[in-house]
Amino acid sequence: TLRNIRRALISVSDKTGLVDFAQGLAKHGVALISTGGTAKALRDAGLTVADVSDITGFPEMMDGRVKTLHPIVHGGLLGLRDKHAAAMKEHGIEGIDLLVCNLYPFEATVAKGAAFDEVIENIDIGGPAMTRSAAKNHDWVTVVVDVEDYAAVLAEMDANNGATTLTLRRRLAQTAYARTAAYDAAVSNWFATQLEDKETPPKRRAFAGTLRQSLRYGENPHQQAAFYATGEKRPGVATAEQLQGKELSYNNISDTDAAYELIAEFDPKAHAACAIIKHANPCGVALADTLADAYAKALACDPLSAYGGIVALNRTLDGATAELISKLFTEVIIAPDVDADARAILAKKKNLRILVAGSLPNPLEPGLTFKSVSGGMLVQTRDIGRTTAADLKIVTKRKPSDAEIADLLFAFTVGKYVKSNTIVYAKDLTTAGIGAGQMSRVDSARIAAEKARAVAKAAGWPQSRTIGSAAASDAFFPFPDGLMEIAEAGATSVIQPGGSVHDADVIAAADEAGLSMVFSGKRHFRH
Ligand code: 93A
Repeated sequence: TLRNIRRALISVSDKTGLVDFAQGLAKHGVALISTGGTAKALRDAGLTVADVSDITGFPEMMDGRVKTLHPIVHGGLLGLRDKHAAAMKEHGIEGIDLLVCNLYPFEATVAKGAAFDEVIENIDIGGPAMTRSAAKNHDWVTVVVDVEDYAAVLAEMDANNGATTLTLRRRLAQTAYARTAAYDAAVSNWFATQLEDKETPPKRRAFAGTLRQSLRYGENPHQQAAFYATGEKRPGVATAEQLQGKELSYNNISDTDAAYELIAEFDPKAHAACAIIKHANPCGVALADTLADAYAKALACDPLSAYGGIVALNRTLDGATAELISKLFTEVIIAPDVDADARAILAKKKNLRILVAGSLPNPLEPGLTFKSVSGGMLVQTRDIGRTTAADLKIVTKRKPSDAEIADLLFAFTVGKYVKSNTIVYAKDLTTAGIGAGQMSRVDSARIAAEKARAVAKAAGWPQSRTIGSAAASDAFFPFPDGLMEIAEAGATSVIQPGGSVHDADVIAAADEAGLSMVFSGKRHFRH
């Protein structure tokens, strides 16, 4: 799969590193072909280069709008050297083995505030066409769109006597399509700002995805919104089948996603799991032997907040569980499947949205998450960090019991899906109190405990379920105050990442309060 590079077409607007790269190619005896400005830059540096116009027999015309859009060029890039050899010969088309192309600086032209006509002139047509041709034919052709890849190409040519490997060509082809996709998205997004109707609905914008649903509105009724599928084959809200109910709203989709990702953490063979989500945070999560018990336990954590919530389940929804869920106003249910009994029971609830996801997403599968910021976008890998009993470091005099360890790991896993700062109290594999989204960890610890007391009082329980619970903190305690709040709430064991400069003080406070504490070594911020 090594392919020699004998002829290269170079057409670049950004001429950074151009001369060095071309000199490297010339050393390997590569014949160079270029468009006007690029050819001039190369000749000025003393390199021998042929003009595209000499090869095509057509001059560059229409102010450069038509330079390389010719069968001699595209045939040379697209032709399969074996299968299409006869056609190439018949039409006098010689193979082009390397395309080096970067596009008219469309984004920079927009950024500098250029007038409409100048921006339009900076939409590159021939460059993306060549880039896409060369990338399609990567089996034979090497395509470079990024100055940063020049070195890798020369390194391979040096190592392989002027040839590149399929591995590199595939990687470069992927990079090439990423560039042309981003380029067209930039053009479309700029166009959107030029329309009379400035509030371009999201469904007309360009994204890396296909429109799955135009939403009635966004997070609030005065916002416009749409739902896109990225093509990722991950079981969840974007790929699920909706059995019944009203159209999903923006907030439904966002909350359902959080709910389903959370319960997927719990192996359905080991436990039935149920999570009830409100405003992207769980208000109750429980594991049990049956789904109905898991739902009842999750609901008991905070029945007030569960009203209008999203219910996620890790096993097939059955009749008994459906019966319980149908007693409370619920917005959405998502489960891997829904059996016939459950379907019949819930069919009466016309508005209730039921989603069948087919299976659970793999919480350990890497993937990306995106978040928009003004003028940009943050991309990171999914939080696939998982803590097991073997990862725990016991740091206190008192060691946690096996039951405490099970609750600690459960609470810490739930905490991964709670907005930071997070404190989760759990007992008997059921959340006892969830503190979410506070600017101070101490407040999260206190609010969760207060809520648990209120729930106990309303239910007529003898005491709050945080008494004797395991508490999880998504990040370390910077000082002992957060830990003391937890001790106050009656928790007997604590899990936290550790790693604060004041760890020693926090451990001393835990010892003094008679708590057992473990370090996970892993943080789970979620914003
Ligand atoms: O105006 S174009 O869309 N028409 C073309 O046929 C064409 N071929 C290459 N722009 C075209 N290019 C672009 O010209 C390349 O993508 C590159 O950005 C630029 C290089 O021009 P020069 O070599 O004259 O500086």
